Amino acid sequence: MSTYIIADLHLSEDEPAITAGFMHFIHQQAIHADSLYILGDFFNYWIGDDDQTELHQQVSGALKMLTDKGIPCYFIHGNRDFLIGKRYAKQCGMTILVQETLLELYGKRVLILHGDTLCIDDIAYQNYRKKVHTPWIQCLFLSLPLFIRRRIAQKMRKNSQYASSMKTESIMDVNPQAVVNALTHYQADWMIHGHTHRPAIHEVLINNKLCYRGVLGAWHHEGSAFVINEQGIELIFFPF
Ligand code: OKV
Ligand code: MN
Repeated sequence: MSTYIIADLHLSEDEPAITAGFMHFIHQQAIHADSLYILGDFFNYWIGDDDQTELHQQVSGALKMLTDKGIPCYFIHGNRDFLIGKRYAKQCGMTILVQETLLELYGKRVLILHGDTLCIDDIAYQNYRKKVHTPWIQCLFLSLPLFIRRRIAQKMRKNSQYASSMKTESIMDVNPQAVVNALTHYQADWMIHGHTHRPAIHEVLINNKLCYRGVLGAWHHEGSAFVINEQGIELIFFPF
């Protein structure tokens, strides 16, 4: 029995192949799992749980099938779907976890997070993040009619494409000191995150202790997951 961790599917109506790949993953792999963790950017954008599209219902139906079968499903917000709320979580049968969560899995201390909070060199993004995570600003946004929220979100996405095209590769990656700080703070053996779309397993030496940072891949042309069991922790890729 294994625990599966995924992130960065960026599900949207524009990419039906990824949705199909996710459905396949649920029915062929996750169905045999101990539990499933989704570390954010599950959807490419999210403007409120009341935006009930066919895609949102198809996905919640698949997760509900899993959780009804007794496979618990957990979710951590990403930078794109940070507005997923209690209503949609309940619809999926999944539990929303705080942005940094320490798990004890098969004897290992594993810190899971989306990964955007480690990218502290991207000052423009961190300032933007602080704003859209402010509770009263979220409340105000969610009180607007859906068609207005759609228009605002579209504009913000257009502006952000331009802004990120001006950033260097290193600014968009994690800050090494932030990684050490988080691993130390939680006394973790492993950290697993997504967000950067640079799948890998990095060794991190902290006070003579060898720790690991696992990075998930985005689901562009193939799926990516960490599989954790008694044997260890493995990064896998699979075709849709
Ligand atoms: C998600 C990102 C758009 C990055 C807006 C308050 C405010 C929430 C929102 C609107 C946009 C999420 C929810 C989206 C991620 C972007 C552009 C860049 C870098 C407000 C609370 F400010 F308008 F009041 N939003 N959407 N970006 O389209 O899903 O992550 S989104
Ligand atoms: Mn992200």
